[in-house]
Amino acid sequence: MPFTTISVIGLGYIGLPTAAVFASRKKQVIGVDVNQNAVDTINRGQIHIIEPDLDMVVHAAVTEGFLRATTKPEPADAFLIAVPTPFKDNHEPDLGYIESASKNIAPVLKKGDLVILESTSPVGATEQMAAWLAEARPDLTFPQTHGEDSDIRIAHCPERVLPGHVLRELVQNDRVIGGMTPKCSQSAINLYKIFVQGDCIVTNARTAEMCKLTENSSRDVGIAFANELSMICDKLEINVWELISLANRHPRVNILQPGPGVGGHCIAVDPWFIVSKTPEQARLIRTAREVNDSKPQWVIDKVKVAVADFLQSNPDKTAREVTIACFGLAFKPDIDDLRESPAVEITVRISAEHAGQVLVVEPNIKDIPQILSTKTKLDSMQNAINEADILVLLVDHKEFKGMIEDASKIYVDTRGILSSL
Ligand code: SAJ
Repeated sequence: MPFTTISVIGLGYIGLPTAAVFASRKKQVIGVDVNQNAVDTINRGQIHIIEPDLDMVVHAAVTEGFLRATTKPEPADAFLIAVPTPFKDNHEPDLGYIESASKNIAPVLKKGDLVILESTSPVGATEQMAAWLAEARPDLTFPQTHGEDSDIRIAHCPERVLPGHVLRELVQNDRVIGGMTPKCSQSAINLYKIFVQGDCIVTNARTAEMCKLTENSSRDVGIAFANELSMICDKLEINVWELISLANRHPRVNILQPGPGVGGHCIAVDPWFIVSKTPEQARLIRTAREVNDSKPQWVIDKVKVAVADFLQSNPDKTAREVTIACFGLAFKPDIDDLRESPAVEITVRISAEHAGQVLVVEPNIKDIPQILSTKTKLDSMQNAINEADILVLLVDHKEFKGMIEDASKIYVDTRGILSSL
């Protein structure tokens, strides 16, 4: 069945680009979000998030009349749910947004509709979503009870795009399609083929859920290995970046890069969805999370040692007279996204605990986040280099890469910027 109208529930980092790309293929797209401000912004042809080129695509989609946002779901032929799936305090997944999205779209569902869960989800979430929909609409049939004959088709198709490259990856990446039945999968393929140029590979919903969690856990474990190596090498007085580049010359070794910790809203979260379902089996995955989460504290301890070393070699000075400069706040290089950034966490702690001045350099933002605004200020790179006694390198932004080491200063280089020369 052709999809004339497509509704995307949740207009965030995944939902909005997805809605805009469907609209760019001349489909009628209804975007739904609980955030009135986001809805109003989009309806003006603007965007409330940062992603390269997305502003142009959304502007074109809205002005040409293919994309419209609203806070209240309306009937459509396909619904894509792209709402957040955070975890609770105990690292248990919080499906509250999926539950309320399901309950909101249920009244407008009709026979023949397709519902796709795109949010990164713990295993079983798609079945749970189907149960919420069935409960709200006893007049319709669903795949969990009526198999291939169901009125509503349901699938899990996890998003896998890299922030900063979303528009390209949405179109080019392969798509894992986990239908609750083969017909559900086929219907989802027909939908994605409207814009996806990559392969659409069919599996079941549970495997699709686990696939997304596995991809991000695999990266988390890889980064944890690099971070653990960095702490081992520090003890053994070995340059970890040189070590990794040497080891990576082996044809079957490919070690990732250490850093100040793992940020963003995906890799630091998703592995917990595996751990919470299978705590006894997921030992390595849990430990990787713990290793990566411990890295910011390790960096803060290194900065404290640097201050003590500086004071020892400058006995005429007090801590109040020591200037620290933190380079980078974003959660990874060359973006302005500060969410869940270990660099922010470290800078906040340093500025709270250090008696002297703390300068912050972040070329990708204009305003310092409120959490830092009382004790620090954004500074130019050159001024911070000149003023600082201790330089803490937290993000390998391209602007920082040519930084030349000054023997009179102390560096805490969490990204190997000085080693890359
Ligand atoms: N990091 C390191 N060392 C590395 C690589 C990354 O410390 O060698 C750190 C980064 O600095 C950052 C964090 O890890 O703080 C995560 O960055 P990332 O580039 O690995 O991933 P994200 O969070 O931007 O996007 C990931 C991607 N997943 C994988 O690459 C397996 C993306 O494809 C997913 O769609 C996205 O998560 C998501 O939405 O789940």
